[in-house]
Amino acid sequence: MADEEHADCIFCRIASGEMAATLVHEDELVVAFRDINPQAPTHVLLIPRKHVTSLNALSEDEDSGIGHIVRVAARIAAAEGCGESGYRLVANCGREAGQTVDHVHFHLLGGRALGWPPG
Ligand code: DGP
Repeated sequence: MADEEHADCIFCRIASGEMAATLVHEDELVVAFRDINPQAPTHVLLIPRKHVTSLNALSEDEDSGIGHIVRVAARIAAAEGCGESGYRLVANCGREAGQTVDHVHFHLLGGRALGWPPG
């Protein structure tokens, strides 16, 4: 990402192509790529291209982009073969929830039975 402020954000670097990742989808608003440490047969991360640190920092400007991410996630789940069997779309917000990368991202998990409640 050209913006210096986010030069150290790994997800900005993946979105810009500066850092390698296995992409499964990209368009003007969203980039989706396989998680480096998969927790299920399908584990894809979906991020807005725009750097927003967490769900708490989203503004109204992002409403349509986030809606778009959710629809793209459903399409990816279908393409991965878990659209009907079931999948989970989850965003960790904050340290106690397990957020480790400060760029909004949604985990798309599927391909196995997922426990509830999560740990
Ligand atoms: P979270 O814990 O919710 O902040 O999720 C961050 C996820 O990002 C975690 O599942 C591992 C993944 N991840 C971290 N660094 C990289 C990377 O460099 N490449 C890819 N593909 N995934 C990464």
